[in-house]
Amino acid sequence: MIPTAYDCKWMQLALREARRGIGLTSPNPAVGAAIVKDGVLLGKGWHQRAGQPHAEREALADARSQNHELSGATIYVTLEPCSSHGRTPPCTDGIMEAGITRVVYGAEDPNPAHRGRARELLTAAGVDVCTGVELAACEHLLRAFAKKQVTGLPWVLVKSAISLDGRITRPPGEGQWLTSAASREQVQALRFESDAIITGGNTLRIDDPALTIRSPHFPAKPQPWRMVITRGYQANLPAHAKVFTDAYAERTLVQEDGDLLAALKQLADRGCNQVMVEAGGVLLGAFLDAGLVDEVAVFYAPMVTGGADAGFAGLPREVPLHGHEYQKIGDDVYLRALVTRD
Ligand code: AOF
Ligand code: ZN
Repeated sequence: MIPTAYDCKWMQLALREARRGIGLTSPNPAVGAAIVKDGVLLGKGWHQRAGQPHAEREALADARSQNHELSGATIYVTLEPCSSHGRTPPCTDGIMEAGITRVVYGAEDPNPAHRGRARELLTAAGVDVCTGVELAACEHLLRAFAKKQVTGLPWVLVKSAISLDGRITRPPGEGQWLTSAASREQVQALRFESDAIITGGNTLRIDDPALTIRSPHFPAKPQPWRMVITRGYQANLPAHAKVFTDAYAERTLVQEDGDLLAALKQLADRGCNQVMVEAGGVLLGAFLDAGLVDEVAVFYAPMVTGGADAGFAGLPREVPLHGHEYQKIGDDVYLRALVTRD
């Protein structure tokens, strides 16, 4: 059947459910589902963690806990329902057993174990199947899982802060923060949605970053893996660095030969769907140059840092600014600010 405006509305609800699982479900995807009959929502659910019930089963359980009669209902799922046994039984079975007569899903499952099978199976059983509803949003949500299924490598997000004079770090001795507290909270959110944080030996020596999730605004989850990539020998890394000595030190890995692909494979093997690179210009450049980056998150810090190798050459130190005004012009971030005079 052709999707209707109602289908889009319910799929958007399923998407909102799915997003509750972002950062929590690896190596599985974040998936959401909603069950609807006669325009009434009977149940909803989301996949909470790998090994736990899929979104469809959560939604079925939610509807049953309210004693709803499910025969003749429609289920909306952001991802094609699974159709063979994994850690959990196939959702196509659960859907048919419940007497659901219409299945609307967004993205096809990129997992070869399931891909395209649900449509055949369900159609053969007389269930009406409608696909591709809110496709772009469903595929966007699935992007890291999909890349890993197809290539065996995790999705690579590069995070960087850049000053107005083109520096990505403060000059030595000026403290490590370029960006505002609000941007740093956003970095916490990016760490939360990532399964590993990659940094370089130099950043470790200079900044000694913890690379952990510390904000109280997120649900509990294991700290991300931390991967230190260095071209030197492990012996050259500071043994007292936080990533080697804090409570999560057993989740720190070292790739000694600078092999980016090997580092990503190691993380994929540990179940990472998405990794974030938080490093200096050399390592960031290497990732970009190798064509290994899938997404960038850049914070333009409204600051002129100065320093010998900054973009505005010859500026010895920071130029203080105030009265910032921002505007988005095309794809650019346009800023006006006043130079602070003593
Ligand atoms: C999920 N959550 O809501 C859906 C998934 O090992 P299993 O049994 O959990 O199966 C994982 C696979 O199931 C996963 O790779 C994906 O292809 C499919 N659908 N997975 O984790 C869900 N619907
Ligand atoms: Zn399933």
